[in-house]
Amino acid sequence: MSLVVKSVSTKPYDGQKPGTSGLRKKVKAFQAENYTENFIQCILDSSEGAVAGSSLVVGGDGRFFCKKAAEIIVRICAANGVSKLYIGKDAILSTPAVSSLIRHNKAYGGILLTASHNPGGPDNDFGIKFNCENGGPAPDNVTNKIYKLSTKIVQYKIVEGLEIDLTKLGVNSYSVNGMPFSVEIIDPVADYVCLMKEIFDFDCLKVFVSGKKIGSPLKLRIDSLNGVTGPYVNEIFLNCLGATPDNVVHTTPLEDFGGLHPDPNLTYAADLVETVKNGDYDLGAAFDGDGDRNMIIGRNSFFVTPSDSLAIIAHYLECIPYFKRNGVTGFARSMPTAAAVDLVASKQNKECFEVPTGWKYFGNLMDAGLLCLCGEESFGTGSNHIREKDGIWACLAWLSVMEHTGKGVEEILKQHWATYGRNYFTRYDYEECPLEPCNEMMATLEKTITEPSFIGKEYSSGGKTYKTKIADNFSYTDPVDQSVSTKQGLRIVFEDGSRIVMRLSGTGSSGATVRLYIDSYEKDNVLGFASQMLEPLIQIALEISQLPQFTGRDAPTVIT
Ligand code: VG1
Ligand code: CO
Repeated sequence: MSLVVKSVSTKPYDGQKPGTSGLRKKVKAFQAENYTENFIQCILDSSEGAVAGSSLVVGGDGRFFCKKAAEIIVRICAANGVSKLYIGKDAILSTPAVSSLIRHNKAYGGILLTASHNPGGPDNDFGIKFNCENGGPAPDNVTNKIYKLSTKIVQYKIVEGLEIDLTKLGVNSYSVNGMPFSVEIIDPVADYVCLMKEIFDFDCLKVFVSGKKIGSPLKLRIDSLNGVTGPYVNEIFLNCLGATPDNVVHTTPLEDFGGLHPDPNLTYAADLVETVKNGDYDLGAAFDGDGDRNMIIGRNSFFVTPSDSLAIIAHYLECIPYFKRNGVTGFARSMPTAAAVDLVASKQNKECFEVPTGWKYFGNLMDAGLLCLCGEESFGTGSNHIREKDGIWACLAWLSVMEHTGKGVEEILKQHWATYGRNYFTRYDYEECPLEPCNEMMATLEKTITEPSFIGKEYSSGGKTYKTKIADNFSYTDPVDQSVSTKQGLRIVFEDGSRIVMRLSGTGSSGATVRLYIDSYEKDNVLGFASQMLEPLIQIALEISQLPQFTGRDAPTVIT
């Protein structure tokens, strides 16, 4: 029997505007009548017909509403002439895995069901993100198009009776209006694990992890925070690398992440930090809900800032077989990320790009062969093996560096600082502040810092004086397609290179989250505490921005 397509009339919803990384709202919003259907139809319509006859990859981080959304996507794709969907079993696929699957299957793109590091469950967040055929997040021109369509949508197409069993591996074939349509339910981990085996030397890492090299097994604490990485971690670390089950925790993806906030930082991965501090571990790592972020800590919870992590991987990149084989072109970081990697780039005579916040800005550079390794201060690290940041990849990269150097995390860091100097970095997040005062604060600050008289001004705090050198609202011209992205964050650069950056988050689901980033470079004084070293600049930032007055907050929610 051929299934039939039905057109359903609908009305636009306000605010279906993808942010830094997809559309993120409360689950309740996505559950509203036609809300999810509208947005999926707009994603498909943004292709202007190109999606017909092609394939898409669909999967998510296992949070509440993922399965429901996957079913809706199946019915709407069937009705819009998509010929094939690859869906992870139980609608599970990590963000890096989706990126890899799009590329390997030469799919038109992918639909990712995740709100990443935001909490999950019926009362928390859900998200939908569209990735393009290069495997990367849709660029601004595509997301703007999707948003525009969402403001005008009057109907969507759906095959109402189409049932799909997400729990069974295999191909399901249908006929829709006489045209073939198939859904393949795939093993979520197989393709990704193959890719990791091509990139890293698993034989060598196995000897290292299982202790055949150093006499005793490496002591790991890998924490999946009940997010999507659990099945990937089990396969890679336990089955492939021979780690024992006590080296991994929270590896069952849960719809509400077991109440955890699946954000791998010092605040939300506190259990990991405490355990590693009090235990006998060589390496601790945590990943976010959808598996693209990573936090790395060493023995005694020695914390590696993501900016340093990027620089260290850059320094040792060629100990990884994939890069030995393919060579290394340039590096890149997001603007608020401290410039540690720039120093490695300049030593190696490589180019280093500075892009706005959000992984979508790295894609063009990678596609053009200009970029091999990049990262963001927000616990994102990755390479041109896919077009998303990749948490497990970063952990395997660190294991490779540890194996290569024979050193522990702290020693690797200290040696790096001795060679290059240290980029102290901290980030203050003020989560869920009232929106209006924050907009006002940003507008006021922009006005202040873009007055010509602002340049050359001196600010003093804690016995230190800083003189302003550059101040602007960061704007980026893509070197590949010349597209321009404006208003990407307010930054003040001082004469000694220290920086204050402030921007509003584009991933929250309610209110405004203010991010304040501070960094400062020291050539010799490399063993200080970041909180102390950066205290004067923090005070200056709070003074110039008047943040406490505008937000009513006297302390941040999260300090990194
Ligand atoms: C945050 C981070 C940004 C990251 C983005 C998506 O965005 O700052 O660096 O790319 O999250 O990461 P914002 O706009 O809230 O600052 V994920 O793992 O949430 O997809
Ligand atoms: Co994420």
